[in-house]
Amino acid sequence: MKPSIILYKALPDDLLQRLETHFTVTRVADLKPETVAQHADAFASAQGLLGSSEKVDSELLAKMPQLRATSTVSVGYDNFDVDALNARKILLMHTPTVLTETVADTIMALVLSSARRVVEVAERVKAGEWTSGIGADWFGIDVHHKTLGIIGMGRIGLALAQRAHFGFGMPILYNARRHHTEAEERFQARYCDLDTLLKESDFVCLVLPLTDETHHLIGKAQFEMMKKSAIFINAGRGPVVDEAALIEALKNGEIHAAGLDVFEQEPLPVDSPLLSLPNVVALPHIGSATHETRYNMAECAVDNLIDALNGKVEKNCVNPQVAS
Ligand code: 8YV
Repeated sequence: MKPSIILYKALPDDLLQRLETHFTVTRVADLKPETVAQHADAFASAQGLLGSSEKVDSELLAKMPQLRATSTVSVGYDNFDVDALNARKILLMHTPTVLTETVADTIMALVLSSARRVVEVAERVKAGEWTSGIGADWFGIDVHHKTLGIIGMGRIGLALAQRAHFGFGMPILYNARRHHTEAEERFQARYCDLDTLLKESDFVCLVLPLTDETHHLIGKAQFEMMKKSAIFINAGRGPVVDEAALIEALKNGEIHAAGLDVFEQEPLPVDSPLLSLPNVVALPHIGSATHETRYNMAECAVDNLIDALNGKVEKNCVNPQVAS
């Protein structure tokens, strides 16, 4: 008999078929308590769980006594209670490599659109304002050869450093838990403490996961350290930044502009002050959202679940130590 799993994300047809050759699949829209209650038997017998973004906590796990593996269609897993999974020896699989290059592209898009005011200026053209040429009020600031500060030198930080170094001739500063030889040797990235990075960078790019240590790492004091001309980019997780402090910094001219793909609350509330600031480019958490990469992430998550439920945890497993 095939093991049962719960699928809480839409998948391309071929990947759904692949999943169905290995498992009996129950598809649900989300993991809300009412959904779980409605499919109580399926949750009670499921050995696997596949989807993204929803909270997987001890309350949900209590409804899934047979669960052996979870697979998220994302690199980030801050929505999972990893301690609770570990206590039950449930594997957590994620998709760390397939989205790296695409997210780095998105970060460069945020850097360029914030500095050159691409969105704002394009809107002015559409509004018919380009009637008799443009003046200095349409100008942006240069990106090439400016100093890029990268907070978090993981896979995405490295792909960003590559683009900035070879494509834009940008000197790179970085802060991370440890020195990164590849970043230093290939892209001449210079390791520095966080304060130095904030003070010396023209672009401050945050590519950190959300953990207890990174929550509100960047707040009022950090924005005050940045150059008044600095552009702040966040493509990691929203709560790494104290968003109220960011809004104040943007309003008070502590920093020049921000390019944001992630927010403390998502979707971003329509009354967020960020939406009325002209010096903000706000994207709807689309770092990895290309057809190719989202397919590759979904495929990776499907294969990860098949592997995990067959005891294969050599790659893409957050907690291989719980494998029996
Ligand atoms: C996904 C992400 O957009 O992988 C991540 O951690 O933030 C994004 O790539 C998101 O998790 C939805 O799948």
